[in-house]
Amino acid sequence: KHKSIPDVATVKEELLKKYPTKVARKRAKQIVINDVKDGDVVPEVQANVRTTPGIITMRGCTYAGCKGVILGPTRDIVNITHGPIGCGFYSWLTRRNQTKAPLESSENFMPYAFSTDMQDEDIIFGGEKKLIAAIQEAYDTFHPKAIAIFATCPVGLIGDDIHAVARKMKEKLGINIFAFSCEGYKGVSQSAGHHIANNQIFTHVVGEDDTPKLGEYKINMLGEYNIGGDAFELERVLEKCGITLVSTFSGNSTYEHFATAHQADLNAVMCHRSINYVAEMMETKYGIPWIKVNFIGAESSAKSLRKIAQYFGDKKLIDRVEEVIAEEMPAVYAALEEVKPFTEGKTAMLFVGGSRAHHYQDLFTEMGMKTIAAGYEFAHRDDYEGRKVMPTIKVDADSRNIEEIEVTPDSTRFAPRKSEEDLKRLAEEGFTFKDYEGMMPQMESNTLVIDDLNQYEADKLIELLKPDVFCAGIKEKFSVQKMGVPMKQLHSYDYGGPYAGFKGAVNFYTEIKRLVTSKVWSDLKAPWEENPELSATYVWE
Ligand code: CFN
Ligand code: HCA
Repeated sequence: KHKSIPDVATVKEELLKKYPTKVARKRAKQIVINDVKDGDVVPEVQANVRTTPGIITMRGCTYAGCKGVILGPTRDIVNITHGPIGCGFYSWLTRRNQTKAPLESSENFMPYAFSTDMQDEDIIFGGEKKLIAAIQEAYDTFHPKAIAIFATCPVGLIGDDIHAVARKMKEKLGINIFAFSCEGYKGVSQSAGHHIANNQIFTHVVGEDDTPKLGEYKINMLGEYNIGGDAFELERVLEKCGITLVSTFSGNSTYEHFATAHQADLNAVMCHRSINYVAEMMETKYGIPWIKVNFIGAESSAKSLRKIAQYFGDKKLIDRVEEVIAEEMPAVYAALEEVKPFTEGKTAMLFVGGSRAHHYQDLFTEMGMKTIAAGYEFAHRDDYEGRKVMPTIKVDADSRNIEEIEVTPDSTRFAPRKSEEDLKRLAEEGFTFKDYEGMMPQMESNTLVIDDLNQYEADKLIELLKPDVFCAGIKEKFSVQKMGVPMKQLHSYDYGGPYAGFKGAVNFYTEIKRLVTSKVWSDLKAPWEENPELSATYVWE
């Protein structure tokens, strides 16, 4: 390959050049040249701030974060979107969150898109009556255990009281009905929606069911959404280890899983960004400690299993986990041996959500590929810089108002469910609770870390740095391919997956090898590139 690659400082300058001064000044704080000094001292990056209007952001909205992301993967709650039909329709399974209902159960509502389909007259005269009718209709048709209501932008603007409707219908029908004030315009991204969802699920569902959950080592998996079947692979691995999964928030989940989640001994947090609020609340209310895990990447999966086993400290579990790792790794090594001659030394760019742009770097590292630029759509500073900062959003009880606050990490809170002796052992073994590392400490120096990347900057980055593969979402996919660069969706996985766990790692290696060795995009020329014929006549009559 003959690439002439400019240095990162020049790239940053190029990205900022076209902006008006004020916008350039703001973007300069969000486009950072990574500099990893010893340990975890990294530069500061501005994140979780409003996108300048006019910029074509990759971000989504608060409603998407609440309804689509957190509640979307739960199969037996009827999720009703109160709003115009587009919001319900476009958040309907496009995320490829999968589920597996038992054959004898008809309680899988994920194939349905429930919406009040608001019309002009509902906006003018109010939509509460229509919402009541929708809840009644859903109840009469399906008799679900629970119904959730999600507000879209117009609901907040016209002031429909969805919480009052939920309370009234809960009393009338005798099932759990609760609402989310997750109007799309709230906050600056999907992130506020996660927080609103977490608060309401915690308030209205967690702890509702005390039917004992049996198992020696009971955990919840938080922040795993079963995209492309990821949760199925993790269920397989955990079961093999003898670890009981009480609930997953929220991949392949049910109402009962959330309602019994307070019985777990440990919360394993996969996507910290979207679910840390539930982890914190469960720790405060039920004394369940949380640890950070990552099942993206074979080595990371092994490390995460070992950490769970170490927490329980039981020799039987520790040995079993080692056996499972020993059984799973040969297939991983064999796949790596096959793909590495093709992938080694290649480069990747990752711009996704709030955790995958970091987690997927592990898979690329395993393949010998370097991530030269990465960033999140909506993560906060802690997700970039690690535990030195913990900015968060405060939401009131009904999640009607949100305000930005900064809090410092509270690392002194211990797990009350552990004995003094156990805690001493863990401390001696160097075990850490809540030790999420952040994207930047793990990336090399002189790589680019860019928050809230936009269309213009994505095009420029590709033009200047010519990566071998670009990873992002559906809005980016086709423009990237048109620039001749292979593109992999890290949200929906295109048509692939699972990519989590051991089998997932093998799938990912194979897919990336296929992409980086394919010339189809760089060979492809649009007709006008080969034969420009720009002629047009406009006749004004
Ligand atoms: S599945 Fe997760 S892993 S939940 Fe979050 S921050 Fe989104 S929907 Mo798209 S793929 Fe993405 Fe993460 Fe957590 Fe997914 S990187 S943007 S809101 N995300
Ligand atoms: C969302 C969901 C999304 C969008 C993906 C994409 C997902 O944020 O609303 O832009 O391709 O993973 O489905 O992140």
